[in-house]
Amino acid sequence: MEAIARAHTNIALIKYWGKRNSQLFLPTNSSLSITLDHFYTETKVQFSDQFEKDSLLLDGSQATDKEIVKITAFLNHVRNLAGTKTFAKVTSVNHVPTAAGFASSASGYAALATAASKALQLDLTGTELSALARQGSGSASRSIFGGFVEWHKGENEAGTDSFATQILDEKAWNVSVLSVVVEAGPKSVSSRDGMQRTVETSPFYDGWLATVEEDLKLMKEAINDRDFTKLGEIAEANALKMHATTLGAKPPFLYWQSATLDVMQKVMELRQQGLEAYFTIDAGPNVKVLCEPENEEMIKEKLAALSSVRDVIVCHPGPGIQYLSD
Ligand code: 2P0
Repeated sequence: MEAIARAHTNIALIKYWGKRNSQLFLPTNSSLSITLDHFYTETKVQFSDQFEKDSLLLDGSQATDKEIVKITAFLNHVRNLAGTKTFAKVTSVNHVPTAAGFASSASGYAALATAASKALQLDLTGTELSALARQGSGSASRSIFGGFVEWHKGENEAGTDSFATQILDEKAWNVSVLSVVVEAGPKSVSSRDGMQRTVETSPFYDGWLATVEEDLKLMKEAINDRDFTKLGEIAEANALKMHATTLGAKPPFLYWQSATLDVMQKVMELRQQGLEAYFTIDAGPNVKVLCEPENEEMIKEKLAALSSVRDVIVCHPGPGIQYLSD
């Protein structure tokens, strides 16, 4: 009744931004990401009749009541699938450099879904695991698989067709993702609240919806053709459109800080000088820079030289979920 699993984080090239059903984590649009080799979560789940409630040890500390409520809600999905009411002890460690700004919810819920379902001897397929992980955090659906991954928004309202599939495995195309950690204060709006507020109040959200499926189609063509320029141009434009929707929300909000802009402008300047790089930004101030492996050292050096940059971590496409033993 116990299992250990590892799952890696991912960075979206076509963003997930908005839910059509918050309870089931059904998105308004399909999205596409690269799973990253350097950042991952390892989670052990033990079920036992001896436990009187669920518990969570996260990076060596007992979780808060709020975190336990979320974990219990998620474990209830797994328990329902297995037809049991047994409580679980969850021990989770994030291998993400401090303040790297990667949401650990993607790797966290992918690892939890994998370990919990294995511990209860549910023999789930990759797509079933993806649909399960989705119900912990949307982006976790993509972290089940390695390499280039698409999360299909799905059509039905039960959510059974809203899961991710792999487009290319991690060895098929080597693209560099530089995780640029900037000097920044804490963010004021969570991604969950931010996307909700945007869907409900931003007049620009319709513009997002009108073009995101076309962006996805072009991105899949770029991946199929191994066309880095096309990949970078679409990813950067898609990220800018996502962030533009937040400016129209009521009340408006912005995830960028001045250091974020420093990096964005540096990337554009490098491009003008003939050094090809593109940026993408999630619901926070840090920036991820896409480039080809032969340019990664040079671009890393240029970005690290900015006074507002604290660290640059070079990542590449990484693997999907793995089962581990003690
Ligand atoms: C993404 N983000 O596609 C987008 C881009 C942030 C910006 O997925 O509410 O933590 O748990 O489903 O997955 C972050 O949101 O949100 C995210 P929930 P999640 O990566």
